[in-house]
Amino acid sequence: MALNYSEIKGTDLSNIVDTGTEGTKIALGTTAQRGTVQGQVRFNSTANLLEYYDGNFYQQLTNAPTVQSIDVTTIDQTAGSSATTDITISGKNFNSGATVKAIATDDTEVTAGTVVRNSSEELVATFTDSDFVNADEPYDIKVTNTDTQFGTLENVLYVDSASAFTTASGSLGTLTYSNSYASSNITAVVAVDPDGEAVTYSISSGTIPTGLTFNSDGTWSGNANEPSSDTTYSFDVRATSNSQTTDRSFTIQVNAPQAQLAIGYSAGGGGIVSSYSQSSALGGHTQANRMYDNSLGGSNCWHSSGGQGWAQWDFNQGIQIYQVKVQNRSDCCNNMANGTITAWDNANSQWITIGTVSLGGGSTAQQTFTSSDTTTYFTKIRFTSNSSNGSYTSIGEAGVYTKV
Ligand SMILES: [Ca+2]
Ligand SMILES: [Ca+2]
Ligand SMILES: [Ca+2]
Repeated sequence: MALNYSEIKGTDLSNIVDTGTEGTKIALGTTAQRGTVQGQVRFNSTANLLEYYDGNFYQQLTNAPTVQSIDVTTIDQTAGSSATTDITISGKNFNSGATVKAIATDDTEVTAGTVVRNSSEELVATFTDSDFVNADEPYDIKVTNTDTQFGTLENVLYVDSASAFTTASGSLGTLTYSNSYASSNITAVVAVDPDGEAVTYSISSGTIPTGLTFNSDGTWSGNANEPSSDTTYSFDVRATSNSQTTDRSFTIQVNAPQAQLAIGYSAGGGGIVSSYSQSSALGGHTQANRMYDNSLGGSNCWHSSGGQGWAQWDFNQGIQIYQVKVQNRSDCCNNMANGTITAWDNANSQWITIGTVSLGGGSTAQQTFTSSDTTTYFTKIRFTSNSSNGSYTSIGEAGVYTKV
Protein backbone atom coordinates (compact mmCIF):
# COMPACT_ATOMS: atom_id res chain seq x y z
CA MET A 1 0.00 0.00 0.00
CA ALA A 2 1.49 3.32 -1.02
CA LEU A 3 1.13 6.31 1.38
CA ASN A 4 1.10 9.94 0.43
CA TYR A 5 2.66 12.80 2.40
CA SER A 6 -0.56 14.02 4.08
CA GLU A 7 -1.15 10.60 5.51
CA ILE A 8 2.26 10.31 7.22
CA LYS A 9 2.69 13.99 8.21
CA GLY A 10 3.52 14.15 11.93
CA THR A 11 4.30 10.46 12.11
CA ASP A 12 7.55 9.31 13.74
CA LEU A 13 9.56 7.97 10.74
CA SER A 14 12.64 6.78 12.63
CA ASN A 15 13.98 3.34 11.71
CA ILE A 16 11.71 2.98 8.72
CA VAL A 17 10.95 -0.55 7.64
CA ASP A 18 10.10 -1.04 3.95
CA THR A 19 8.18 -4.31 3.60
CA GLY A 20 7.95 -4.01 -0.19
CA THR A 21 9.84 -6.10 -2.70
CA GLU A 22 10.65 -3.67 -5.49
CA GLY A 23 12.98 -1.25 -3.71
CA THR A 24 12.96 2.08 -1.92
CA LYS A 25 13.04 5.10 -4.16
CA ILE A 26 15.46 7.75 -2.84
CA ALA A 27 16.38 11.23 -3.96
CA LEU A 28 17.73 11.55 -7.50
CA GLY A 29 19.57 14.56 -8.87
CA THR A 30 22.61 15.87 -10.68
CA THR A 31 25.92 16.61 -9.01
CA ALA A 32 24.93 20.30 -9.00
CA GLN A 33 21.79 19.48 -7.05
CA ARG A 34 23.61 17.82 -4.10
CA GLY A 35 22.56 18.76 -0.59
CA THR A 36 24.96 19.50 2.28
CA VAL A 37 23.41 17.66 5.22
CA GLN A 38 25.52 14.90 6.70
CA GLY A 39 23.98 11.51 6.12
CA GLN A 40 22.06 12.42 2.99
CA VAL A 41 21.83 9.50 0.60
CA ARG A 42 20.98 10.08 -3.05
CA PHE A 43 21.39 8.78 -6.56
CA ASN A 44 23.75 11.00 -8.57
CA SER A 45 22.29 11.07 -12.07
CA THR A 46 25.45 12.74 -13.43
CA ALA A 47 27.84 10.05 -12.20
CA ASN A 48 25.21 7.31 -12.38
CA LEU A 49 26.25 6.23 -8.86
CA LEU A 50 24.68 5.96 -5.43
CA GLU A 51 26.31 8.44 -3.02
CA TYR A 52 26.16 9.78 0.51
CA TYR A 53 27.43 12.94 2.22
CA ASP A 54 29.85 12.31 5.09
CA GLY A 55 29.78 15.90 6.32
CA ASN A 56 32.79 16.90 4.23
CA PHE A 57 32.58 15.00 0.94
CA TYR A 58 30.21 12.98 -1.10
CA GLN A 59 31.31 9.34 -1.11
CA GLN A 60 30.18 7.25 -4.06
CA LEU A 61 29.46 3.56 -3.93
CA THR A 62 31.63 2.08 -6.69
CA ASN A 63 32.66 -1.38 -7.77
CA ALA A 64 36.25 -2.61 -7.65
CA PRO A 65 37.87 -3.08 -11.05
CA THR A 66 38.10 -6.58 -12.46
CA VAL A 67 40.99 -7.60 -14.75
CA GLN A 68 39.92 -10.33 -17.12
CA SER A 69 42.66 -10.64 -19.75
CA ILE A 70 45.68 -9.00 -21.39
CA ASP A 71 46.62 -9.17 -25.03
CA VAL A 72 50.41 -9.43 -24.59
CA THR A 73 51.87 -12.09 -22.35
CA THR A 74 55.61 -11.75 -22.92
CA ILE A 75 58.08 -8.90 -22.57
CA ASP A 76 61.48 -8.90 -24.29
CA GLN A 77 63.60 -7.49 -21.50
CA THR A 78 66.58 -7.05 -23.84
CA ALA A 79 64.70 -5.18 -26.55
CA GLY A 80 66.55 -1.98 -25.71
CA SER A 81 66.81 0.48 -22.85
CA SER A 82 64.02 2.66 -24.21
CA ALA A 83 61.86 -0.08 -25.73
CA THR A 84 58.29 -0.21 -24.49
CA THR A 85 55.38 -2.61 -24.77
CA ASP A 86 51.72 -1.65 -24.93
CA ILE A 87 49.43 -4.07 -23.13
CA THR A 88 45.70 -3.87 -23.69
CA ILE A 89 43.83 -4.84 -20.53
CA SER A 90 40.24 -6.06 -20.69
CA GLY A 91 37.94 -6.12 -17.69
CA LYS A 92 35.32 -4.04 -15.90
CA ASN A 93 34.95 -0.90 -13.80
CA PHE A 94 38.09 0.84 -15.01
CA ASN A 95 37.76 4.44 -13.94
CA SER A 96 39.47 7.56 -15.24
CA GLY A 97 42.82 7.89 -13.54
CA ALA A 98 43.21 4.17 -12.97
CA THR A 99 46.84 3.03 -12.64
CA VAL A 100 48.37 -0.24 -13.81
CA LYS A 101 51.24 -2.19 -12.28
CA ALA A 102 52.95 -5.48 -12.98
CA ILE A 103 53.69 -7.32 -9.74
CA ALA A 104 56.68 -9.69 -9.70
CA THR A 105 56.86 -12.94 -7.77
CA ASP A 106 59.01 -11.14 -5.17
CA ASP A 107 56.37 -8.38 -5.01
CA THR A 108 58.56 -5.91 -6.86
CA GLU A 109 56.27 -3.52 -8.74
CA VAL A 110 56.70 -2.27 -12.28
CA THR A 111 54.44 0.71 -12.92
CA ALA A 112 53.10 1.43 -16.40
CA GLY A 113 54.48 4.72 -17.64
CA THR A 114 51.22 5.70 -19.25
CA VAL A 115 47.68 4.35 -19.09
CA VAL A 116 45.08 5.19 -21.73
CA ARG A 117 41.49 4.47 -20.77
CA ASN A 118 39.51 3.51 -23.86
CA SER A 119 36.42 2.62 -21.83
CA SER A 120 35.40 1.28 -18.46
CA GLU A 121 36.26 -2.12 -19.91
CA GLU A 122 39.56 -1.43 -21.65
CA LEU A 123 42.87 0.15 -20.70
CA VAL A 124 46.13 0.33 -22.63
CA ALA A 125 49.14 0.32 -20.31
CA THR A 126 52.64 1.08 -21.61
CA PHE A 127 55.55 -0.60 -19.81
CA THR A 128 59.29 -0.11 -20.21
CA ASP A 129 60.71 -3.50 -21.23
CA SER A 130 63.99 -3.16 -19.35
CA ASP A 131 62.12 -2.83 -16.04
CA PHE A 132 61.34 -6.56 -16.08
CA VAL A 133 63.48 -9.42 -14.76
CA ASN A 134 63.21 -12.97 -16.04
CA ALA A 135 63.86 -14.47 -12.59
CA ASP A 136 60.83 -12.63 -11.22
CA GLU A 137 58.25 -13.99 -13.67
CA PRO A 138 55.37 -14.54 -13.90
CA TYR A 139 54.07 -11.08 -13.18
CA ASP A 140 50.52 -10.19 -12.07
CA ILE A 141 48.64 -7.30 -13.66
CA LYS A 142 47.01 -4.99 -11.12
CA VAL A 143 44.59 -2.17 -11.96
CA THR A 144 43.90 0.37 -9.21
CA ASN A 145 41.10 2.95 -9.43
CA THR A 146 41.46 6.40 -7.93
CA ASP A 147 39.28 5.30 -4.98
CA THR A 148 42.08 2.72 -4.22
CA GLN A 149 39.90 -0.24 -5.13
CA PHE A 150 41.85 -2.66 -7.30
CA GLY A 151 41.63 -5.86 -9.29
CA THR A 152 44.45 -8.29 -10.08
CA LEU A 153 44.96 -10.96 -12.73
CA GLU A 154 47.66 -13.26 -11.40
CA ASN A 155 50.63 -14.90 -13.13
CA VAL A 156 49.93 -13.75 -16.66
CA LEU A 157 52.96 -11.79 -17.85
CA TYR A 158 56.29 -13.47 -18.64
CA VAL A 159 59.72 -12.23 -19.57
CA ASP A 160 61.03 -13.75 -22.78
CA SER A 161 64.07 -12.21 -24.38
CA ALA A 162 65.26 -13.15 -27.84
CA SER A 163 68.38 -15.21 -28.35
CA ALA A 164 71.50 -13.54 -29.75
CA PHE A 165 73.80 -15.00 -32.39
CA THR A 166 77.37 -15.66 -31.36
CA THR A 167 78.26 -16.69 -34.91
CA ALA A 168 79.38 -13.66 -36.89
CA SER A 169 77.32 -12.80 -39.94
CA GLY A 170 78.86 -13.34 -43.36
CA SER A 171 80.62 -16.39 -44.76
CA LEU A 172 80.22 -19.74 -43.05
CA GLY A 173 82.80 -21.34 -45.33
CA THR A 174 83.82 -22.31 -48.84
CA LEU A 175 83.15 -25.67 -50.42
CA THR A 176 85.40 -26.92 -53.19
CA TYR A 177 86.12 -30.07 -55.12
CA SER A 178 89.22 -30.49 -52.97
CA ASN A 179 87.21 -30.61 -49.76
CA SER A 180 84.61 -32.85 -51.37
CA TYR A 181 81.95 -30.13 -50.98
CA ALA A 182 81.51 -31.63 -47.51
CA SER A 183 79.37 -29.88 -44.91
CA SER A 184 82.10 -30.52 -42.34
CA ASN A 185 83.80 -27.46 -43.83
CA ILE A 186 80.84 -25.21 -42.95
CA THR A 187 80.61 -23.43 -39.61
CA ALA A 188 77.64 -24.40 -37.44
CA VAL A 189 75.40 -21.49 -36.40
CA VAL A 190 75.04 -20.72 -32.69
CA ALA A 191 72.73 -18.34 -30.82
CA VAL A 192 72.29 -18.06 -27.06
CA ASP A 193 69.05 -17.29 -25.24
CA PRO A 194 69.59 -14.96 -22.27
CA ASP A 195 66.80 -16.75 -20.38
CA GLY A 196 68.54 -20.10 -20.81
CA GLU A 197 65.86 -21.46 -23.13
CA ALA A 198 66.58 -23.93 -25.90
CA VAL A 199 67.23 -22.45 -29.34
CA THR A 200 66.19 -24.02 -32.64
CA TYR A 201 67.29 -22.88 -36.08
CA SER A 202 65.76 -22.64 -39.53
CA ILE A 203 66.31 -20.89 -42.84
CA SER A 204 63.95 -17.91 -42.90
CA SER A 205 64.83 -16.63 -46.37
CA GLY A 206 67.26 -17.11 -49.21
CA THR A 207 68.79 -20.29 -50.63
CA ILE A 208 71.32 -22.78 -49.31
CA PRO A 209 73.47 -24.97 -51.57
CA THR A 210 71.67 -27.94 -53.10
CA GLY A 211 72.76 -31.11 -51.38
CA LEU A 212 73.34 -29.52 -48.00
CA THR A 213 70.89 -29.85 -45.12
CA PHE A 214 70.59 -27.23 -42.40
CA ASN A 215 69.63 -28.94 -39.16
CA SER A 216 67.44 -27.53 -36.42
CA ASP A 217 70.41 -27.58 -34.04
CA GLY A 218 72.34 -25.16 -36.27
CA THR A 219 74.66 -27.76 -37.79
CA TRP A 220 75.06 -28.75 -41.43
CA SER A 221 75.05 -32.16 -43.04
CA GLY A 222 75.43 -33.63 -46.49
CA ASN A 223 77.60 -32.62 -49.41
CA ALA A 224 76.88 -29.74 -51.77
CA ASN A 225 76.41 -30.53 -55.42
CA GLU A 226 79.33 -29.67 -57.68
CA PRO A 227 78.46 -26.44 -59.51
CA SER A 228 79.40 -25.53 -63.06
CA SER A 229 80.57 -22.12 -61.92
CA ASP A 230 81.51 -20.47 -58.63
CA THR A 231 78.33 -19.65 -56.70
CA THR A 232 77.67 -17.63 -53.56
CA TYR A 233 74.55 -18.66 -51.64
CA SER A 234 72.95 -16.01 -49.39
CA PHE A 235 70.35 -16.78 -46.75
CA ASP A 236 69.03 -15.79 -43.34
CA VAL A 237 69.04 -18.11 -40.35
CA ARG A 238 66.24 -17.69 -37.81
CA ALA A 239 66.98 -18.58 -34.19
CA THR A 240 63.78 -19.36 -32.26
CA SER A 241 63.62 -19.65 -28.48
CA ASN A 242 60.31 -19.75 -26.65
CA SER A 243 58.23 -16.98 -28.28
CA GLN A 244 61.09 -14.92 -29.69
CA THR A 245 62.96 -15.03 -32.98
CA THR A 246 66.14 -13.43 -34.27
CA ASP A 247 67.46 -13.49 -37.84
CA ARG A 248 71.01 -13.13 -39.13
CA SER A 249 72.40 -13.18 -42.69
CA PHE A 250 75.04 -15.65 -43.81
CA THR A 251 76.66 -16.89 -47.01
CA ILE A 252 78.22 -20.13 -48.23
CA GLN A 253 80.58 -20.17 -51.21
CA VAL A 254 80.55 -23.21 -53.50
CA ASN A 255 83.29 -23.18 -56.12
CA ALA A 256 83.45 -25.07 -59.38
CA PRO A 257 86.39 -27.47 -59.81
CA GLN A 258 89.61 -26.08 -61.16
CA ALA A 259 91.61 -27.94 -63.79
CA GLN A 260 95.07 -28.93 -62.58
CA LEU A 261 97.59 -30.10 -65.14
CA ALA A 262 98.81 -33.61 -64.30
CA ILE A 263 100.54 -34.76 -67.50
CA GLY A 264 101.77 -33.04 -70.62
CA TYR A 265 103.02 -29.64 -71.57
CA SER A 266 105.24 -28.21 -68.84
CA ALA A 267 104.20 -30.98 -66.41
CA GLY A 268 105.96 -33.67 -68.46
CA GLY A 269 104.86 -37.13 -67.40
CA GLY A 270 103.89 -35.70 -64.05
CA GLY A 271 105.26 -38.73 -62.25
CA ILE A 272 101.99 -40.39 -63.18
CA VAL A 273 102.90 -42.02 -66.46
CA SER A 274 104.65 -45.30 -65.78
CA SER A 275 105.00 -46.43 -69.40
CA TYR A 276 103.93 -45.49 -72.87
CA SER A 277 103.28 -47.39 -76.10
CA GLN A 278 102.15 -46.72 -79.65
CA SER A 279 100.88 -48.64 -82.65
CA SER A 280 103.83 -47.45 -84.68
CA ALA A 281 106.39 -44.68 -84.87
CA LEU A 282 107.79 -43.30 -88.07
CA GLY A 283 111.49 -43.79 -88.46
CA GLY A 284 113.37 -40.68 -87.54
CA HIS A 285 110.33 -39.55 -85.69
CA THR A 286 109.33 -40.40 -82.20
CA GLN A 287 107.09 -42.17 -79.78
CA ALA A 288 104.16 -41.60 -77.42
CA ASN A 289 106.26 -39.95 -74.70
CA ARG A 290 106.87 -37.05 -77.07
CA MET A 291 103.29 -35.99 -76.54
CA TYR A 292 104.30 -34.83 -73.02
CA ASP A 293 107.66 -33.21 -73.71
CA ASN A 294 106.28 -29.65 -73.84
CA SER A 295 107.45 -29.13 -77.40
CA LEU A 296 105.33 -29.17 -80.54
CA GLY A 297 107.61 -29.33 -83.51
CA GLY A 298 109.86 -31.69 -85.42
CA SER A 299 110.83 -34.82 -83.62
CA ASN A 300 108.95 -33.70 -80.50
CA CYS A 301 105.78 -35.36 -81.79
CA TRP A 302 104.41 -38.82 -81.75
CA HIS A 303 104.24 -39.75 -85.42
CA SER A 304 102.77 -42.98 -86.76
CA SER A 305 104.35 -44.77 -89.65
CA GLY A 306 100.98 -44.93 -91.43
CA GLY A 307 97.77 -43.01 -91.74
CA GLN A 308 96.17 -44.54 -88.70
CA GLY A 309 97.47 -45.33 -85.30
CA TRP A 310 97.31 -44.83 -81.60
CA ALA A 311 99.49 -43.68 -78.76
CA GLN A 312 98.91 -44.67 -75.15
CA TRP A 313 100.03 -43.71 -71.67
CA ASP A 314 99.77 -46.12 -68.77
CA PHE A 315 99.43 -44.58 -65.34
CA ASN A 316 101.01 -45.92 -62.21
CA GLN A 317 97.78 -45.14 -60.35
CA GLY A 318 94.11 -44.58 -61.05
CA ILE A 319 93.36 -40.92 -61.74
CA GLN A 320 90.17 -39.00 -62.29
CA ILE A 321 90.25 -37.18 -65.60
CA TYR A 322 88.62 -33.75 -65.71
CA GLN A 323 89.98 -32.41 -68.99
CA VAL A 324 92.18 -33.58 -71.86
CA LYS A 325 93.85 -31.21 -74.28
CA VAL A 326 95.47 -32.13 -77.61
CA GLN A 327 97.47 -29.90 -79.95
CA ASN A 328 98.91 -30.21 -83.47
CA ARG A 329 102.56 -30.35 -84.21
CA SER A 330 103.65 -26.85 -85.11
CA ASP A 331 106.27 -27.18 -87.78
CA CYS A 332 104.58 -29.01 -90.62
CA CYS A 333 102.20 -31.77 -91.56
CA ASN A 334 99.73 -30.35 -89.14
CA ASN A 335 96.56 -31.69 -90.64
CA MET A 336 96.85 -35.13 -89.20
CA ALA A 337 95.06 -35.50 -85.91
CA ASN A 338 91.48 -36.72 -86.16
CA GLY A 339 90.08 -39.54 -84.08
CA THR A 340 89.12 -40.29 -80.49
CA ILE A 341 90.49 -40.08 -76.97
CA THR A 342 89.53 -42.98 -74.72
CA ALA A 343 90.47 -43.86 -71.16
CA TRP A 344 90.58 -47.23 -69.43
CA ASP A 345 88.10 -47.81 -66.63
CA ASN A 346 90.01 -50.49 -64.79
CA ALA A 347 87.24 -51.34 -62.35
CA ASN A 348 84.86 -52.22 -65.16
CA SER A 349 87.47 -53.27 -67.75
CA GLN A 350 86.28 -50.94 -70.45
CA TRP A 351 87.40 -48.03 -72.58
CA ILE A 352 85.34 -44.88 -72.07
CA THR A 353 85.35 -42.13 -74.69
CA ILE A 354 86.62 -38.78 -73.45
CA GLY A 355 86.25 -36.88 -76.70
CA THR A 356 86.44 -36.89 -80.49
CA VAL A 357 89.45 -35.13 -81.92
CA SER A 358 89.02 -32.95 -84.97
CA LEU A 359 91.98 -30.63 -84.96
CA GLY A 360 92.06 -29.78 -88.63
CA GLY A 361 95.02 -27.83 -89.90
CA GLY A 362 97.04 -25.08 -88.33
CA SER A 363 100.17 -24.93 -86.29
CA THR A 364 98.36 -23.76 -83.19
CA ALA A 365 95.17 -25.87 -83.45
CA GLN A 366 94.20 -27.47 -80.19
CA GLN A 367 91.13 -28.92 -78.51
CA THR A 368 90.09 -29.34 -74.89
CA PHE A 369 87.60 -31.99 -73.76
CA THR A 370 85.87 -31.81 -70.38
CA SER A 371 84.51 -34.96 -68.77
CA SER A 372 81.40 -34.95 -66.60
CA ASP A 373 82.49 -38.25 -65.07
CA THR A 374 83.16 -37.62 -61.38
CA THR A 375 83.56 -41.18 -60.13
CA THR A 376 85.73 -43.24 -62.44
CA TYR A 377 89.43 -43.75 -61.88
CA PHE A 378 91.32 -44.38 -65.11
CA THR A 379 94.60 -46.26 -65.46
CA LYS A 380 95.33 -45.59 -69.16
CA ILE A 381 94.63 -43.02 -71.82
CA ARG A 382 94.79 -43.66 -75.56
CA PHE A 383 94.84 -41.27 -78.49
CA THR A 384 93.51 -43.01 -81.58
CA SER A 385 93.91 -41.06 -84.78
CA ASN A 386 92.98 -41.25 -88.45
CA SER A 387 95.17 -39.02 -90.50
CA SER A 388 93.34 -36.56 -92.63
CA ASN A 389 96.11 -36.36 -95.20
CA GLY A 390 96.08 -40.09 -95.78
CA SER A 391 99.67 -40.72 -94.96
CA TYR A 392 100.49 -40.07 -91.31
CA THR A 393 99.10 -39.56 -87.86
CA SER A 394 100.84 -36.97 -85.71
CA ILE A 395 100.11 -35.20 -82.39
CA GLY A 396 102.44 -32.53 -81.09
CA GLU A 397 101.39 -32.43 -77.44
CA ALA A 398 98.63 -33.63 -75.14
CA GLY A 399 97.73 -32.91 -71.53
CA VAL A 400 95.60 -34.53 -68.87
CA TYR A 401 94.02 -32.38 -66.16
CA THR A 402 92.59 -33.47 -62.86
CA LYS A 403 90.16 -31.52 -60.65
CA VAL A 404 91.03 -29.50 -57.61
CA1 LIG B 1 60.99 -16.39 -19.12
CA1 LIG C 1 63.96 -16.32 -24.31
CA1 LIG D 1 105.63 -32.79 -77.86
